[in-house]
Amino acid sequence: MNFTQFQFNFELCFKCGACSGVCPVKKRMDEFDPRKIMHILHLGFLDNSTKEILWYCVQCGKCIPVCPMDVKPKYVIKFVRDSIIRDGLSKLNNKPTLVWLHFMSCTGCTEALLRSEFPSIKEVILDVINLEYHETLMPAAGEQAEEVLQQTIEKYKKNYLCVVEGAIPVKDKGVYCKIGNKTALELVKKITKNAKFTIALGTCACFGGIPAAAPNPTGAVGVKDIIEDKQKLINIPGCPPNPYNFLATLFYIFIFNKFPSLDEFKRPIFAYGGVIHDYCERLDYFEEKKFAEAFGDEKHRKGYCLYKLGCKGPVTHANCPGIKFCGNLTWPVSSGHPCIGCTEPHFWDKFTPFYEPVEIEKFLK
Ligand code: FSX
Ligand code: SF4
Ligand code: F3S
Repeated sequence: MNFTQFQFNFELCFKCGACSGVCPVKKRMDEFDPRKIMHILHLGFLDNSTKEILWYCVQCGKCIPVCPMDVKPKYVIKFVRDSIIRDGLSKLNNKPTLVWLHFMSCTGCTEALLRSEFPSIKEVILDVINLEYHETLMPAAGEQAEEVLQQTIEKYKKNYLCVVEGAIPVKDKGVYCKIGNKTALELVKKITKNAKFTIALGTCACFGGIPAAAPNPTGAVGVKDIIEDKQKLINIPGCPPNPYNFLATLFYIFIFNKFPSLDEFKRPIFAYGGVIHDYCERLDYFEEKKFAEAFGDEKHRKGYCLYKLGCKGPVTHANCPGIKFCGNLTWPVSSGHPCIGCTEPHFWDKFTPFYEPVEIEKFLK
């Protein structure tokens, strides 16, 4: 790997550990140590366990201002991780086949994915995966589309990947959502059963999301409540979910041939292991007790902490402040809106009213 052609002062790193001292990921898991990673990269010895650990960098950038040599560890790690992904994907023998089911939702999950920039959706569809069925994106419709689905699950039995977007209604035998005259309930049971593994994408597919908000008239649930083999399920929540967490999970599985470590809600720990608050660019204001009191007031315009406006960042597990949305450009708090906790199960019922400060102790164990 040749770092010299890039703009980092990588060679100047003298392992002072300033980056490790401020890294919020290191604070909760000792194995992720930016100083050690820099050391291993200097030695040029990149074994598989180091490669895997690189996924845990949330790209928050807290390491950048403290580095005396201007090494920018976050960009070094991103560069190495991107190279591992490109290299790993180029070595795949076959393009993995993917079947994408779409039920009760706003379609924000697909919309978010369509806006991913590294890699672009064009690259993913044309170069990485074999996307056989995706109701929103495929040109086929009606019987023709349903035939493709049937043929795919027969041809690639136990070898295709299934992505589910949207919640599944189970009340009254699931009549509230049908595709090709089959209920979402039947489809999820059948298609996840024959899949190699399944990713529930978005809070609706993971936990029922907005369709399951009280009083939940259709009995909406997430895939976890229907799928037979729960060991073959990964949840990537968010409303919408961050497309980079979805792609990073897929690529991790393709490259290391196993699931990443998951938390109690089956969310990849590399993305959902810490809380938003710990990576937030407004954390210093929180600690100095400098809060915006109303939308548009002087403190809001100065970029003060949004806790008093209802920010759920202290109790929400996700990496939004680091990886961001819209081509890694912005995320809710950066745009001046409090986090509403969209990656957490039942956030709609649990965290409303959204604009009231959250009782942090009530939600954190
Ligand atoms: Fe749900 Fe997807 Fe929220 Fe929407 O389709 S996770 S309503 S942003 O996007 O399922
Ligand atoms: Fe950021 Fe919200 Fe935490 Fe304030 S309360 S530091 S805005 S995550
Ligand atoms: Fe959702 Fe909060 Fe991120 S609202 S998108 S988890 S900042």
